[in-house]
Amino acid sequence: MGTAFAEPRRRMEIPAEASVVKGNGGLQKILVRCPNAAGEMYLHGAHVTSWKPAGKEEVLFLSSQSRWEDGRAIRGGVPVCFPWFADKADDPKAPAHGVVRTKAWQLESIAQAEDGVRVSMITESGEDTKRWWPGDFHLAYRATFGSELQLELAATNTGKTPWRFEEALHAYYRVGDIAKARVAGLGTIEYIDKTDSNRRKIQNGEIAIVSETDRVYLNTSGAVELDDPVLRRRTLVAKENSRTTVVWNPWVQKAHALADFADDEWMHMVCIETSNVSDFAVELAPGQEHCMKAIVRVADL
Ligand code: TA6
Repeated sequence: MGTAFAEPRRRMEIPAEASVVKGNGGLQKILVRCPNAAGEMYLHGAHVTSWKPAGKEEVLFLSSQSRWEDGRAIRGGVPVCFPWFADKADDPKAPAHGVVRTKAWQLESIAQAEDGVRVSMITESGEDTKRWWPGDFHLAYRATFGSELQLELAATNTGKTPWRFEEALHAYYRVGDIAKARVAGLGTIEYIDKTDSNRRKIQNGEIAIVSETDRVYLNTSGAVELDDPVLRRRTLVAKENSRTTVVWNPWVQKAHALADFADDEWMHMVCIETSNVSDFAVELAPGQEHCMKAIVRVADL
C-alpha cells in the first residue's frame, strides 16, 4: 500500500489510543487501545475483528483459518453485508452477502468518543459494485470501541431512482461451549428456517443450538441476550432501525465444508446478526438515508 494513502491515515491517529498498522495478510487495520476497550478494524470490508472491553475477554470470534486477502471475506468478527443478504436471489453467480465485505473502504476519521474511540469508514458504488448491482450508494460505517461496542451503518441512495436493499452486521460471538450457550429474546417470534426449506416457524422460548442453525427472525426490534455459563458472561445485543435478527451456527458438516473455518470451531461461536433482510428489506428513495445500529454490551453471569 503506497505512502500516498499511508500519510493521510497516519494523521488521523490518536497518539497511544488508535493507530493505523499492518495487520494479517498485510491488510491495514486500525488498532484501538483506549482506557475502556481494545479493538481492531480492517479497512478491508470495514471489518471489526476484535473488541475487548477493559477487564474482560475477547467478545468476538475470529477463525484461525480466515483468509486475509483482497476479494475474500474475513471469517469472523463483524462482516458488513450489503446490498443483499446470503445468495443474490436473481443471480447465483453473485458473491454471497453483497459487495462491500470484500472491498477496501476509505478511512474517514478516528475520533475520541464519550466512551472510547470512534472509527469511521466510507465506501460507495462504482464499477466494481455495478458489475453485480445497479444502485448508486454511499455507505458510512462508524464503530465505537468502548465499554460497549456501537456499530452504525448509514446507507444513502445517491442515485436518481429508488432501490431496495438488505443489510446485516453479521457478528460472530465467541462462546465457551455452544452446547451450553443460550440465546434469549426471540421467544414467540416467527422465523424462516433455512435448514428446513425456508419453512416459517414460531420460536418457543430460548434458543439452544443442537444442530446446524440458520434462521431469520422476522419483525423483531428487541434486544437479544447470549448467555454463556462457560465464559460466565452475558452478551447483550440491542439495536435500532433493524427489523430482523439472523442466528447462525454451521455445526459439524457445514464447518467441515468451509475452507476458511477449522473443523471444531463451530463449538466456539454463534452469529447473531442485526439486520434488515427478507420481508424487511428497505426501500430508499433518491437522496434518502437509512441508519441501522447495533449496541453490544457484556455483563458477568
Ligand atoms: O448468516 C447466515 C448465513 O447466511 C448462512 O447461510 C451461511 O452461509 C453464513 O451466512 C456464512 O456465509 P459466508 O458467505 O460468509 O460463508
